[in-house]
Amino acid sequence: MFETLSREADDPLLALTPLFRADPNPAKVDLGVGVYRDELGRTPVFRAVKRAEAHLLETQETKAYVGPEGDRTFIEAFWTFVAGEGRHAAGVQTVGGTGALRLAAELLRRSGSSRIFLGTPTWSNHSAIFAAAGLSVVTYPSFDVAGQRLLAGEMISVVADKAQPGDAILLHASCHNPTGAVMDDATWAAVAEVALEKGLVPVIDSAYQGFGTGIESDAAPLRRLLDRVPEAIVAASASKSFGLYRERTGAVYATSASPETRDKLKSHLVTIGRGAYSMPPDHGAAVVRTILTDPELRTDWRTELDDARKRITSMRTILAKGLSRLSPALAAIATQQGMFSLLPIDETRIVELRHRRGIYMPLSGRINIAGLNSSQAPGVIEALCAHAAL
Ligand code: PLP
Ligand code: TYF
Repeated sequence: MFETLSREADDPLLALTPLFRADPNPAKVDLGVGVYRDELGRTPVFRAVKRAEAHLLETQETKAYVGPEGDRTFIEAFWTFVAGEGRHAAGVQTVGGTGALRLAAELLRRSGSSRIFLGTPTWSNHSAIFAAAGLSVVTYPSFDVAGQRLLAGEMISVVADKAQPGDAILLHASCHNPTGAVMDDATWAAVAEVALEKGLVPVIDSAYQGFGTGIESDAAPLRRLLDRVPEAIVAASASKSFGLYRERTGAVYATSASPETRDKLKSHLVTIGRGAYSMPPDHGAAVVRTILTDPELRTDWRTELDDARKRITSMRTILAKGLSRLSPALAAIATQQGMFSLLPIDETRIVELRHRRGIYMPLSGRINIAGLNSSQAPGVIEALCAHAAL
C-alpha cells in the first residue's frame, strides 16, 4: 500500500540549511531559515533562559504530567506579554506557534467557519496548516515586491467584497514574514471595521514580538484590534522572542466577552489538543514562566531581546543604503521590521548567488536580515548588486 504514495516536496526553507552546511566556501552567508543570529552568526541560548533552566534543573521534583491545558502560570503570563493587562481569553499551551495556528484552525472549523483569507505572500506554512484542518484558503495579493509596498487599499477592498460572515482573516501581529512590511494604524483600524461589519474572525499570528520596534509597541496594534472586535484568535509563539525554537513553545488564545463562552472555548481547545498529542511539552513553557515571573530574569531577557532587535535594525540600515542603488524601492528595507525582507530577484539569480558567491536564500527571494553581520554586509551588498540586476 505505502508504495502508492508519491514523494512530498521538502520544506523549501528548512531544506536550505543542509545545503548551506555542505558548502565548503568559508565566506558563505546564510540568509535562509528565520532564526536570530548574533554578529558571530550564532543563535545563542538567551542568558535568562540558561538561568531559568539551571533553576528548573535544581528545583523540579517530578516529570509527572502537568495537565491537558499545559502550564497555567505560563498561559497567563504569556497572555499578558502578548495582550497586555486586563484582557480576557480562553488559552491553552501549544506545540509552538505552529501548534497554536493548527488549534486555531480546528477551533474555527468546530465553530462553523469554513474559510480563511490570507494575504500573499505569507509564511509558507500558513496555507498548509489551515488547509490541513479542512478550511478553504482564500488568498489575495497584499504586497508589491518590486515597489516594496503593502497593498493596503486592495487588501481591505478584497476582504470587504468577498468575505462572508463567519470567515476568518489571518493577520501578522508585527514583523511580517516574509516581507517585513509594516501595516500602519489606519490599515489596522480599517481591518477592524471590515471584521466588525462583516462578522469576520481575525486570527492574529504573533511570532516575532520584540523584533520590530519593542516588546510593547509591537503588540500595540494587536491589542487595539482585540479591544475593537468581539471575537478573535491569537496564535502566539515563544520560539523567537525567547530563543526557544526547538522546545516548541507557544499558546493559542480565543477571546469572547462572555465567561461561559470562554469556558466552552477552552474545553474545545483542550479537546483538539488531546486528539492530536494529548498534552503539550513542558520544558519551554516552564522556562518562559520562570523568566516572566522573576523580575531579574525578565529584565535580563528584555535587554538581550532589545539588543537582538537593535542589531537587526542596524543591518537593515546598512542593507537599505547599499541596495537602494539597485532600486530606490529597496530603501524601504530600512523601515521594514523584523527578521525578513523580500527581494525582487528571480530564481536563476538566486541560484547563481548561491553557487558563485555562497549566499543562501530561498527561491522566493526572502532574506533573513539577522543572517548578516557588519563584516559580511558590504560583500553581500556588492554580490547582490552584481548578480541581482533588478
Ligand atoms: N508564524 C510565523 C509567521 C512564523 O514565521 C513562524 C516561524 O516559525 C511561526 C508562526 C511558528 O513558529 P513556531 O512553530 O516555531 O513557534
Ligand atoms: O519562516 C521561517 O524561516 C521561520 C522558521 O517549516 C520556519 O518561521 C520555517 C519553516 C518551517 C518552520 C519554521
